[in-house]
Order: sequence, then structure tokens, then C-alpha cells
Amino acid sequence: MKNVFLLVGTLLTIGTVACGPQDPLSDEVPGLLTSTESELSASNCTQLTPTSVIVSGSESSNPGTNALDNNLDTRWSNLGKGSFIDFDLGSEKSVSGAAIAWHLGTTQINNFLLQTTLDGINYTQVYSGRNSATLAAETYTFPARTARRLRISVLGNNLNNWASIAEARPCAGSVSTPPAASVVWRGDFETGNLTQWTREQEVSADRLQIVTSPVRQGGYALKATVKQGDDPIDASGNRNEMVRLTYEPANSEYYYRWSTMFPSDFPSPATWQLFTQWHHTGSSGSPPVEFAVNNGNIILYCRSTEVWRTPLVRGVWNDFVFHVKWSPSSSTGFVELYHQGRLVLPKRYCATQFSGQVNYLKVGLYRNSSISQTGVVYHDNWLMGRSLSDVMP
Ligand SMILES: [Ca+2]
Ligand SMILES: [Ca+2]
Repeated sequence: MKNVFLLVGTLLTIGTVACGPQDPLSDEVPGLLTSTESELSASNCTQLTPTSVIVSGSESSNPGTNALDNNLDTRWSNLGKGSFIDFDLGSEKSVSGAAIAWHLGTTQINNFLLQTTLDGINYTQVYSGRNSATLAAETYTFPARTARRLRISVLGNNLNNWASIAEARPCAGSVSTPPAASVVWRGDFETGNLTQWTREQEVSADRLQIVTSPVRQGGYALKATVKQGDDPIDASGNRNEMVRLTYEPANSEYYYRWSTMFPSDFPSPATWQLFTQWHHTGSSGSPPVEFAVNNGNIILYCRSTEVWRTPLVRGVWNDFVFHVKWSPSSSTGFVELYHQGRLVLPKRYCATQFSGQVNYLKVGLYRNSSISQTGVVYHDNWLMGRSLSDVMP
């Protein structure tokens, strides 16, 4: 698709009427300045039409509006490193780049910066680079951000200190939704590795693997494997687990989302196997909050008391949304659980911490050492937030 620079139909505000010296190169390459449609096109740019433009200065014959007149034969020019042209978007908009057709771009290779601002005072540099040797418009991109103005600052070129731009436009950005401020952590494995987590507890790297199938979300999930005898931390039971040091403070309240799949051959004898737990920072006693499989059921324990169970269904993703108030007090702390999109456990008060301790998250598989069959569990889409809307699909 061709994006031709659009003619600007509105009256533009120009910040200068200064008369500077003439660009010594402006007449050196006659014949190269004839506009063609292909030269006016800018790929990878959904052009925004500025409502006004200001410049740091300009030759009287080459004002800033010349960079917006849809004509490659006209240009904005100013002498001096740091000369800038600055476009007002009229309101705050998402921008992700600038398309620029440089005057004499085949011979003048410019060093330039792109900056954006919300308030017109504080500018953030979002790009720095050089143009290719071309008269055609080039698009220079950066991660989408919200801005009121886009500034192009020219720091000289390979031949002189003139800034000369035939046409330029800001490019619209489609802002990828950033995590809401209340999302405090993602552990969805979409980095393609384990780096979202604090550390691993595994006997070897084949026990906690990133896989591309099955996945519940995105392109990657975690495959946790436990074989009899796996004991990476010289403790009771067999395990391989991811650790996230969440350290939720007493009286804090969080929402968690994740999905777990037990494959069709997952063993579930009549003994405990934890797949998600909030472990206390102390070393003795059972973790305050545990999700387990035992004898064909998924069971949630709070301080070792069963508070919910459902039959284990293998080969499907179990989607959990878990709401916890962390407290060592059984009248203050609570758990609340959604499973497969339904509220299955309304607020249930229980002590979710030990007094004087905090908890941290462990995900993978941790089971009674008597189980001989290899166990595999898949985990994906972990997210920790402060509100239900953070974690609900
Ligand atoms: Ca022009
Ligand atoms: Ca994922």
C-alpha cells in the first residue's frame, strides 16, 4: 500500500522568519529534485497530519511549512547543528516513527534524532540514526508511545551543518497495550525462556523446559517433568519447580491467573502432588497455600485444610483465577477461586501466612517420593495483579 504524503490544507504556524545564508548545495544537483509518486511514498508509516509546525530557524525561502507541502522540490532548511523541526499533532496521539524525505538525500547523509514530548517542554529521545542515500521518504520507527509533539533534530551531515528536509510526517503508532499499572508481574514464558521467574529448582535443564506445544497463551509454556528421585534441594519429596519471590506483605491483597494442564498419562495415586504453592519463608511446616493433585482430584489447601476440590480432568487446560488476602490471621486472610471461568470458591477466610513470615510462589511439580511413574505438568499464562480486571481474560 502506498502512503503518499498528504497535502496540508490548514494554515500552518511558523516559528521563524529568519534570513539565513543560502544552502551552498541547493543548486548543485539539478534535476534530482523532481517529485515522483514513489519518492513521495513512505512505507511502514501511517501518516499523521500535524496541525502546526515550529522550527529552530530557517532560511527565509525555505520555511518549515515546506516540509508539509507534499512537494519534494520544496524544503525546510536551516544552518547549524541541532536545527530542529517540531510537529504539533493537535492532541495526544500514539506515534511510532517519522517518515522523512531528505533534501539532497542521495549525497547528504544526516545525523539526526527523533524526540517526542507530551508537554512541549520535556522531550524524550526515541530514535537516533542516519538516513540512507536516497531522495525517497524513509521511515524511522520506535516503540509506540503517546505524544503531543514530534521533533526532528539534525546534527549536521557528512558534508556540512545544514539541516534540509523536503517532506516529513509523524507516523501513527498502534500502541500495544502495556500492562496496566496494577499488573505487578507476568510469568507467561513469552520471553521464550525462564527469565521472568526468580530461579529454578531442578536436577537438570530438561526438567523445566520451555515448549511451544501445548500452550495456553502466546507461543510458549512451561513443561515440568519429575522423575522418581529428583531432589534438587536436598529436601523431602521429589520436585522440579520454578520460584518467584513474590514476598507478599501481610495484609496485602492480590489476584493471580494461570493455567495448568495434566497430560492424559499423568499419574495420580492416592498421595500428594503439588503443582502450585505459596511457600513460607521459614523452613519447617507445610506451605500455607497449596494446590495439589491427589487420587484423581485437584485440591486447594489453606493451612493444610482442604477448602476446595474438583475431579482431575487430564488433557485440558485448567484456568485458575485466585484472589488472596495475605495474613497470618484466620479472620483477616482469605482465598477466593475461579476455575474454568466460574467462581467455585467464594471468599473463604483462613490464615494464608505464618506469623512473622511472608510467602513466595513455587510452580512446577513437587510430589511424594513414593511415586515411581514420571510426571509431566504444563504451566502457562501466570500473571499477578491487584484487581480482578487485571487477571480476568
Ligand atoms: Ca516540501
Ligand atoms: Ca505463554
